[in-house]
Amino acid sequence: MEWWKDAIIYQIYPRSFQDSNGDGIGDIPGIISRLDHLQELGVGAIWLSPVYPSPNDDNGYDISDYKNINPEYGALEDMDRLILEAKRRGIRILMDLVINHTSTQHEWFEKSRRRIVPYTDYYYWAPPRPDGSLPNNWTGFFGENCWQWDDVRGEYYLHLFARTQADLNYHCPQVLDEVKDILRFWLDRGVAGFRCDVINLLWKDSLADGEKRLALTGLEHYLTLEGTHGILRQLREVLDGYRAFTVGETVFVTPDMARDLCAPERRELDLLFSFEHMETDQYFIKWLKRDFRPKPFFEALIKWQQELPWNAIYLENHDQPRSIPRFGCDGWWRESGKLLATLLLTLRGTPFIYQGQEIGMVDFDFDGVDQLNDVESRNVNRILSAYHVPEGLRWRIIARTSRDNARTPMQWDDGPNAGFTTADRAWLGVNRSYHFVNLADQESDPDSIWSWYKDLAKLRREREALRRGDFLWLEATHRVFVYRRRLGAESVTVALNFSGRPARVGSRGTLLRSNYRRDGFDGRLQPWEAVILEDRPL
Ligand code: TEU
Ligand code: CA
Repeated sequence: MEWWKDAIIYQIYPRSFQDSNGDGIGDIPGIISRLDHLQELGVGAIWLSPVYPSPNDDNGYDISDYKNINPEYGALEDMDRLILEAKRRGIRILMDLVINHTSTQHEWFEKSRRRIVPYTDYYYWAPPRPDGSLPNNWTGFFGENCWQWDDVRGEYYLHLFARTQADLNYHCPQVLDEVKDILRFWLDRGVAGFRCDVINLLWKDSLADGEKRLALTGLEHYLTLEGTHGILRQLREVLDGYRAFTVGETVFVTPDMARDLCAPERRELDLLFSFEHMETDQYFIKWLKRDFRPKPFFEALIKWQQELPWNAIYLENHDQPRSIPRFGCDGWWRESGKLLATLLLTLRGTPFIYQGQEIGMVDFDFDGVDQLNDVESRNVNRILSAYHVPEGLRWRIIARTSRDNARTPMQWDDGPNAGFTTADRAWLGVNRSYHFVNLADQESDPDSIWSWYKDLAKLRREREALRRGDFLWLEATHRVFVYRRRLGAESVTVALNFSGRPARVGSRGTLLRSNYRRDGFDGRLQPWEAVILEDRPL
């Protein structure tokens, strides 16, 4: 049985979850001490963002040793204990597999830049062009160009992400052998699978110039190519031996690509994260946000519900601003937080809850760029400064899109530093909202966002239609979203009002849940109201 079709998966960003030793940095013993929280929420698996040794230029997405644990987070024994303690609570562990690139501090890179066999071609190295310019015209994900000169080697290396994240070269067969070895290493320790970072970019077909684009020139040379499909099938052979699960982070993926990546008979990925619904509030590139409009958002969700048999459902992760200020409304914090929870837990697919989402955490309250840690935000700041964009405007752009918004420490209680650390300062600023947004308060409040998440998780367990049922949309207007989930005789309708004004919908039924106190349902929704109805048989 595919356990992951019935499970809720919870993402932990280890640096910000729970500090256990007072150094201001979250760690694995800290995670272990909070497993009961996750069990109470009803999660079936944890996706652990990277915990490997790393210089942390991109907080662990720049790995310097794939077979160890960052000493800041603990040791291998702590990881073993986490796997065991989670298992005792019926929770599986998924590791983050970051194999598009390594840190430039990885031993492979050190050897590759010195041309030591067999590491010589582990990365994409290239000389300057005859006119002295960069090897090609590609541009990278974090706003910089993607070639960096290396004095030791006397060549440039390719990096689609930060300068210290060098892309691995899968044309060199040893690289895939290394990756297979890494998979076995963790699977042998008992992890249940992997979340695969930017997995559809692995294979670069050539280093030829790309067609000029506003962002990511060169994309056609590495986006979801046949070579990547081949790599995934080879990795699957290892994974199958352990019945392991994989969810791919697949950027710019289209439904056609997604079907190829996830079709069970092709033996590549089990599941993937698509991005379309997360991009409906942006112009051209992710750093230019416009106001959120519900309709295109609903349409993107409907499209993917219809195009794929099964989706990864998410509204937040460590790369995205928080969902309440983004898709909901701060002024209706509790109502819109519950409404978004309802959407997340009633669409067809596997829901992913990002740490803090279950208590309605909101975006950071930083005052300026000097409080930022995110390598992407710091790059954008540098680039905008070079174009003389005034500081005020720069900050407005960055504050709205910075990945640090979702990376501030988890707000456990209203004690110092929100109960995250006993240190004077956490590694990243704790959001002052913790005085009124924290788990401890919400635990004792049956009406809290936390209680709502728990309740919906329970409802999902009870109603198979909410898990396995098909999806049928009934209404999707500029503010109202209504859809039905049906399995055999069991049929449930969800109606959501994405606005601060009352709304009407056509559906009726027996009221199962509402984020307002009410007895029955006559088709009228309060501001940001979410209702779940049991459809009456005709
Ligand atoms: O993110 C991939 C990615 O494409 C990001 O650029 C994403 O679009 C962006 O962060 C949104 O602002 C993955 C990881 O999730 C991210 O944390 C890493 O920084 C990145 O890969 C490189 O490993
Ligand atoms: Ca610590």
